[in-house]
Amino acid sequence: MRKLSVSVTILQVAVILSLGFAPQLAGTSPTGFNFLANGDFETGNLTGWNVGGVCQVDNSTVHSGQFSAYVSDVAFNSWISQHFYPETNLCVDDDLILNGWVFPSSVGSLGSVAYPFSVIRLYFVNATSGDPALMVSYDWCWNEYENNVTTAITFLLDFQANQWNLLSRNVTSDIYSFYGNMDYSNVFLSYITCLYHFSDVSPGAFYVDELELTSSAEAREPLISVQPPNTVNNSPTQGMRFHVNITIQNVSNCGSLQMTLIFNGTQIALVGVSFLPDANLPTPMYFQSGNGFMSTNVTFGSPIRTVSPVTIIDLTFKLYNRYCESSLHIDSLVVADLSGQILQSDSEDGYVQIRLTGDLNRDSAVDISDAIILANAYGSTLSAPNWNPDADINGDGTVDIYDAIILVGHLGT
Ligand SMILES: [Ca+2]
Ligand SMILES: [Ca+2]
Ligand SMILES: [Ca+2]
Repeated sequence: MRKLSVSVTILQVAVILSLGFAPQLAGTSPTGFNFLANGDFETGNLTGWNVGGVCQVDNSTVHSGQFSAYVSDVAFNSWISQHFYPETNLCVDDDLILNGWVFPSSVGSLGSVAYPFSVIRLYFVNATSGDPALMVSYDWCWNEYENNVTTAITFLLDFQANQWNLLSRNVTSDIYSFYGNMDYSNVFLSYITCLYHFSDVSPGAFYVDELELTSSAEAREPLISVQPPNTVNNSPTQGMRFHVNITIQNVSNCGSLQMTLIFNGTQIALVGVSFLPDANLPTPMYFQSGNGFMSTNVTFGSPIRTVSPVTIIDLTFKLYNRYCESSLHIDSLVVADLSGQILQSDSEDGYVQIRLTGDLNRDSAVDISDAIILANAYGSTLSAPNWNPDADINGDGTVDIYDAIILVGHLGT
C-alpha cells in the first residue's frame, strides 16, 4: 500500500475556485448515517461538539427545525468541532460527503491584513503515525493570509452574505482533484471544525445548520483476523509445524485486545506464541494451549494505528499426525482503545486443511484402504449415488483413471 507522503508542513496551497451551488457528486447520503452528532442542533444545545471562543445555539436564524449554531466573531477564535477517531475510522477513500447550510455575515476576499476568515475544515491524520496528513478547508470569507499561506487544500465558496447557503461537497473527490486518485486508505478523518478566526474590523460571524457527514462505507470496525485465512497442505509430514498470525486492522487507537482462539486440539497442538510488533510489547500476557484453545489479554504500551492488517500474534502449531481439518475460531473478542473504552469490533476465523494427497480416509497414510474407497466410487460423477468427493482427487467432477493414477503415485506415503 502506498502511504500518503504529504504532511501539513509541506502541503502546497491549492486555491480552487468553485461555486457553492455548482453540481457536486455530493448531495445524497449513501448510507443515511450521519457521523456528526447533533448536526442539526435540535438538542437545543451544543451537545456532541467541542466549543471554543464564543459559540451558542440560536433559535432566531434557523435553516430548519428550531435551532442552529452560531459561531460568533467577538473572540479571537471561535469554533465548534467534533473528533472522529478512534470509533469511526473514516478514511479519505471511504467517499466522505459533507452537507450543510451556512448563513454568513461576511463573504468573499477581504484583503490582506487583519481580516477574519470563516471556514469549515476537515483534518486528516496518518493512521500509522498519528501525524497530521492533510486538511481540507471550505472558505466563504477569507483574507490574503488564508488564501496564500495556509497549508491546506482550500476551496473558496461563492456564498452570499446574510442568507442560507448550501454547502454540499464530496470531500473525497475534492481531495482527489488535488492529489489524484491514489491510495488514501491509511488517512483517517480526525476532526471537523466550523471556525471563525481573528476578530478585528470586519464581521465574520456565521450560523450553521443541518450539518451532515456521511460515507459510502459504513464506519469500519476494528477487524481481528486469522492470516492466512486458509492453511492448506497436501504433503504433510508427521509433527510438521505451521504458522498462523492474528492480525488487526481498521484501528486508530487500539490499546488492548482480549481473545480466545479455539482449534481442534486432538489434531494440532499450539507450541509457540509470540507477540508482535516489538514496539508494542504486551504486558501482561498469558496463554493456555491445552484442550484446543489459547486465551490472551494483551495491553499495548502505545496505541496501534493501522488500516491495513498488522500482525500482533504469531502462533506456531504442530501437527500430531499427517491430517488436520480444523477451524481457527476467534472467540470472546474484546478490543479497547487506549483509555479502555471498548470498541465495536469484528473477527474473521481461519481454517486449516492438511491431508496427504490420496489419504481418502484421513488416517495419515495412503494405502489399500484408500484405494478401495476410490474403487467404490470409480466411474461416478456428481449426481451418482456412489459419488464420493474425497475420491475425486483432482477435483474435476469425475472419479476416473486420473484420480487412480494420483492415488497410486502416493501409495505408501
Ligand atoms: Ca436545526
Ligand atoms: Ca488413508
Ligand atoms: Ca477426478
